[in-house]
Amino acid sequence: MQSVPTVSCPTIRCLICESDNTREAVLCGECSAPLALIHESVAQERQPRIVSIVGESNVGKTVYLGFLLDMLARRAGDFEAVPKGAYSVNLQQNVIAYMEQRQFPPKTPMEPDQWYWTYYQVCRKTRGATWVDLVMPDMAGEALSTEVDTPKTFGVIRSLLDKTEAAIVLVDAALAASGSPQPDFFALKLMTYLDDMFAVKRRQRVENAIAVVLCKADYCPECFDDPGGFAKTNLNRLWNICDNRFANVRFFASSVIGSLGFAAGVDDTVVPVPLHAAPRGILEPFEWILDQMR
Ligand SMILES: Nc1nc2c(ncn2[C@@H]2O[C@H](COP(=O)(O)OP(=O)(O)OP(=O)(O)O)[C@@H](O)[C@H]2O)c(=O)[nH]1
Ligand SMILES: [Mg+2]
Ligand SMILES: [Zn+2]
Repeated sequence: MQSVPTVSCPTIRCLICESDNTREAVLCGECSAPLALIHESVAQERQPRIVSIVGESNVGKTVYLGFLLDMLARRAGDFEAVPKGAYSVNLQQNVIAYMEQRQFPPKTPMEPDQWYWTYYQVCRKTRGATWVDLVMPDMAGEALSTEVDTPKTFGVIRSLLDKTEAAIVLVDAALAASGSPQPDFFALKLMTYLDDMFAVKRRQRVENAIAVVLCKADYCPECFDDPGGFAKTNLNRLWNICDNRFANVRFFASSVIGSLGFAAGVDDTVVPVPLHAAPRGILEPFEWILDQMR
């Protein structure tokens, strides 16, 4: 009888949650991360490093990440960036396509299998700089708040943050400037969660780099002059926890909008219309994060 050739390793291990999957699977059966991430990292022979973009729903994560990746792909600043796998381009393509039609992209769905994942190789053009492989997913803010409020409900977020080396924390500066305590409370909860995940020893401050980005700063341009001062005044709870528990934090301000119009939506809602894009302060937090990850 003819012997059947045996395959040495019939399964592959998910990069995010480390559960085993069949080689044919496209998404991880446990956490829904694309298994293409593994194929990419095997091909590069370099361990990818994870940077997470976090913040509550409607803060501007999808818009920020879409613009950031598009600027990197267009060699803004002194960066070279190569997207790995066509799936890595979908997020920026989606965001830019909506903005061209003077619309903001829709809300990210709660289901992790609907999220955009991106795998980028990034390098500074300066001499001697090395390439870094970055995995940056665009998660839904509502899923993140559920996980923060009730840990372990979204395994993918927990696994992801567990492997996260540096985080870009987005906070709604426009809402904070209008006097709402909501962004400050959400950020405080989020930082407490990150403190639990990242802290090596309770008494020591967290070393992971955290860039706090004050989004929608077009509504409150004073943010650009002194983001730290703005946070200390308008997001005081966040500022305090950063000061107490995180050793490597920097505040930034960002906006993607040059001018904004308003239109009437369904049910008498007011819909913001991005009349033209003028990204400001998008690359700076990323540049700083990359410097901290050497
Ligand atoms: N004025 C202004 N508005 C912005 C800016 N960025 C985002 N927005 C507004 O914020 C809304 C939400 O942006 P998203 O990027 O979809 O927010 P998100 O954090 O991905 O939200 P979830 O997908 O629900 O987690 C947009 O529809 C815009 O109305 C900005 O730079 N300036
Ligand atoms: Mg989103
Ligand atoms: Zn997984």
